[in-house]
Amino acid sequence: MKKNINDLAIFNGPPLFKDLLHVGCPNIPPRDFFIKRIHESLDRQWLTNRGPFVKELEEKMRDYCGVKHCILTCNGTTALQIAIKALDLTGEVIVPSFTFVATAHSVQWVGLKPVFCDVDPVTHTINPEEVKKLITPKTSGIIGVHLWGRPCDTEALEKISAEYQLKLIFDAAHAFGASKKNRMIGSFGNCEVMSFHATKFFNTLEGGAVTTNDDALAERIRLMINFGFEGYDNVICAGTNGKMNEVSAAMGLTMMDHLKTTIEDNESKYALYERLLGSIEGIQFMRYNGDNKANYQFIVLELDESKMKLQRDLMIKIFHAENIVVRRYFYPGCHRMEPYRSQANVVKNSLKETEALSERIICLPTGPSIDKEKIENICAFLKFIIVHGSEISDKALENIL
Ligand code: T4K
Repeated sequence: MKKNINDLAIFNGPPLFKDLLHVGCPNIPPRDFFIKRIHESLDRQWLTNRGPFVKELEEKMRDYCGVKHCILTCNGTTALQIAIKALDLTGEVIVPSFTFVATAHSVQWVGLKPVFCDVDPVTHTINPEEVKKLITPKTSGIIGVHLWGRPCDTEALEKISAEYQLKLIFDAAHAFGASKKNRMIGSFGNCEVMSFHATKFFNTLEGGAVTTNDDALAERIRLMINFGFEGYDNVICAGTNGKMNEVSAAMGLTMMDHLKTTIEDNESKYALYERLLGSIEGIQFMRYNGDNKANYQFIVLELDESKMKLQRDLMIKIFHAENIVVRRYFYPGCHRMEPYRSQANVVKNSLKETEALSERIICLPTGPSIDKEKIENICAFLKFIIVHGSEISDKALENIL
């Protein structure tokens, strides 16, 4: 551990870790089972187009999420685009700005206008009261994001969507394995969309899913992910190629075999972080609501720079120099990214909570590749730089001048 601020890697000391520790470092399941399945699929000579592994994984996920349909896709973004198309959304769609840009891009990409809504400062999810203020005759839908895997205020959003006859999609990219009051994420709204990208605790290399209880919608989505084909040569609607392949599904099945232990492992690392950082002045540790089950894949801190005498972005530089790749998700908010920054009418009301959050947050590494000793070192290092916050800031400033 560092004894003196001159030992910091930003001031040319040796880095704390030899190898990079990333937020989003993939969870690799026992590889023998994965490789065995790859061999099986090669031997079978069935590699994609709803092969046996995709079907098996769809069934397992459907049962796990307690939902009627699970349609696997090539990634979460395509799944969102297809869900928007399949629900016939038009005009304006209300989305949070405090999310990964794929949420907004999915709306924009299919030719509609994302209208950005502020989030609740405590839950970081779309604020239903703010949603109401943004509804116009052009609004056709709402996309709520279960950010960090913490469920949105589903009751309030479902009520608004019923009252104003709007379609409701949940971007559940972070929320596989989470539940709200004993109901698994997957069956809320008209449909929910998941991501199984390599950086998610449950990954299929690339991959995603749409889950829904609506039979007709599921049927439409199935057609749309396969060019609109019904049978061998009968195309009945416009579609795209949104299918998951068998190698991805083999990874998903292998992940599924270890899902319970992976979540338990995430939870124990989260508990360790909470114990070590949960009561430090200047750090607000993001907690999961006790009524809901979480997957604990994100460790999120809200920083109060004034109490730490250290700017968040300087802290990030310090961490990166030590080979700890922390992230300032979801900076700077979609509305401050292109093409939205240059568009009229995407921001109608204040996004002050989004702007404040995007300046305050850092995410720390966790997951199976980060062992407890590394977490202890990360936390001890964080405490060290907070204690020496003003000295470090002064020295960094001198170095820049
Ligand atoms: N909606 C929401 C709310 C989302 O968060 C996402 C995706 C989507 C929709 C869209 O779902 P997908 O179409 O992606 O299925 C990453 C992921 O690429 C993205 O999937 C994820 N959200 C987002 C939160 O994180 P970046 O831009 O941060 O990726 P990148 O390349 O910087 O990687 C993140 C970290 O992971 C790096 O520090 C390196 C590490 N990493 C990454 C990969 C791919 C590894 O160590 N190994 C790897 O193989 O977006």
